[in-house]
Amino acid sequence: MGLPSGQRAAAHVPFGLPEFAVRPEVPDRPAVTVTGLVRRPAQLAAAELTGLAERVERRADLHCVTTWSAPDLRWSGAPFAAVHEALAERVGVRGARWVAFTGLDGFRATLALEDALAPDVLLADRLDGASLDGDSGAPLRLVAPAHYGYKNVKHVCLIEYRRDYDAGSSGWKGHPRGRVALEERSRFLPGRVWRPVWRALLPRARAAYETRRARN
Ligand SMILES: Nc1nc2c(c(=O)[nH]1)N[C@H]1C(S)=C(S)[C@@H](COP(=O)(O)O)O[C@H]1N2
Ligand SMILES: [Mo]
Repeated sequence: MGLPSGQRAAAHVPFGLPEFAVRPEVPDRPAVTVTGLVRRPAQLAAAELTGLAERVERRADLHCVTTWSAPDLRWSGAPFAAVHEALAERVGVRGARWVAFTGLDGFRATLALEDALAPDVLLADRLDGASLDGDSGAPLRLVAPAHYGYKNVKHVCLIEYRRDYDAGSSGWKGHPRGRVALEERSRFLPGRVWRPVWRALLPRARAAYETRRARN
């Protein structure tokens, strides 16, 4: 299978916005808070959350908006749709159209609830046969392969049901849906206009991320 428009294969290495270039401290017993448009906000152990659904394994590519793609990663975890179904009853979700995920490093992204409930979206706790770690997104990582990397939040500690879209960490540069197949890189200008911009910026973005990370 070829890569989506504008993407090129690259090695899978930790990446993100330079301001989130930290290896966050992952608690021994990580918890996830579920809040927002719910009647009874709850806090669950990460393992309890994934335990709400049957474990599955899915192979998927990771597509960063800056045009690199890491092909064929093997994730294991709980389908978000099944977790949501179990949670919706327990916390009483009402009127939500969007769902925001926040990581231990403060990084945040919002997905349309409809997109988050797609069958290929996971709350993963394993990658390529190993538990996630401080590099790969422990304790839990949202895997939404049809959406750009900035929707695939690592180190998930907060799930917030919302009525409205919230741009989160990608800010104005992001797109509410961020669908790779439609090249929704940004809400402004078509995706193909962004390709050369991101390609030009990528080496510096990588360097900035790695330098900051080595320091943190
Ligand atoms: N918590 C958190 N999640 C994040 C990010 C981040 O900086 N912090 N960066 C996002 C971006 S832009 C991309 S491309 C992927 C990179 O995943 P990787 O570190 O496994 O390469 O993580 C996404 N999820
Ligand atoms: Mo990214």
